[in-house]
Amino acid sequence: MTTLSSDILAALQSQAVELPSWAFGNSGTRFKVFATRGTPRDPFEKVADAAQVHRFTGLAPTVALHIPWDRVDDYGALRRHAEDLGVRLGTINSNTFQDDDYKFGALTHEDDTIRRKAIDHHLACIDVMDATGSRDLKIWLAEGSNYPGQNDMRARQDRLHDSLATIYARLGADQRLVLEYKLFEPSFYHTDVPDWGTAYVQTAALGDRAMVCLDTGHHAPGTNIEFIVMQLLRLGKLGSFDFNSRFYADDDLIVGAADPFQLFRILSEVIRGGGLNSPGVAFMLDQCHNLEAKIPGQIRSVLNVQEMTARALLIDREALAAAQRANDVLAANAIVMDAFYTDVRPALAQWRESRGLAADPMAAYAASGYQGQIEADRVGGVQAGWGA
Ligand code: PSV
Ligand code: MN
Ligand code: MN
Repeated sequence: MTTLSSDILAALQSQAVELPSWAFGNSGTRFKVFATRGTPRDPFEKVADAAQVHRFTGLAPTVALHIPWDRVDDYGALRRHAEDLGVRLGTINSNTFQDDDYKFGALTHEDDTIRRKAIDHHLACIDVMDATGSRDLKIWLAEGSNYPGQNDMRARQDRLHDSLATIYARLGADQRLVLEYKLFEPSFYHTDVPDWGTAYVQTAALGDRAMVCLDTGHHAPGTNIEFIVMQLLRLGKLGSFDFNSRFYADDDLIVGAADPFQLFRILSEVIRGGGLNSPGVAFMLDQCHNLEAKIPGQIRSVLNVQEMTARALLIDREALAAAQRANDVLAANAIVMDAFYTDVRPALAQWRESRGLAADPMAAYAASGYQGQIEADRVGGVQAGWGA
């Protein structure tokens, strides 16, 4: 069995992956949302389910909220509820993509009344952050156009800057703004924040507490995502990840499911760039479990991140640097591939046990009876879904 050095275990010890509240709600495609028994009926139940992931893995101490999907009357009460269950509330995600007023834009809109409404939504999100104790405001904008000529793309960039600057000015000293980019969808011709370059330009114009969020599903097929990771870390602008995996477009599947090697490559650049440990890059999942059970889906996801991190930590950096200096192409590549092909699962299971966690979190969750309990308890009412 491969053993993991004390340095590697120390790096893994502080690893944390934030869970998205929406992963626990029902989700689907535009064709059908399948209802699942036991699905949470409100944000309190979503947080309770997220706490189970942390209970069995020790890896997921925070839960991200999406506003207004997770609107509650008393965010202090939701915060206490989370803390009673051993987790905390994390990133607050704004939402300007489900309101008719935003059909032609929100933070970029030509009409100042609508733009002000979108800015005010973000200010309200920062009020939520103050109550929940959250550090990060994450902004993803569904803004753009479908046809050439439809909009003045440059004027929209200018309005975007003005809107973001107003939001940024309201942040507390310990709070950050993270701007997420996405190549396309829902707009098909141009998107106002389509790529890391635009997110970088917009956040650089704001200040040090504005960073970029890299969602692994938001690139063109074949994009070298680890290069972007390297560059943003080099620039000090990689704020967070939305992890998931994709086969085709923005599939939001379990991270590491479609391409574990890509996840490994991304994590090795995170390590190379010093982004693994505090105050490193925030790791978050952004996934939907349309077919599989949601809590085990999240357990599998955080374990995949941990496993690929452990493999990336196994890269012999000194030997790699020497091979690179010598332009020994095959030796350098072999060092990386040796780490990737190392099965760290038995070592991680043993390490988990040594910390009082289950060796096999998936099996321990299945045996815990929690799933049967929520399926029996959560009858009636409206189940929370993606967007509910
Ligand atoms: C957009 O596709 C996105 O990745 C953003 O992060 C949204 O907030 C999230 O998905 C909603 O699932
Ligand atoms: Mn995302
Ligand atoms: Mn997405």
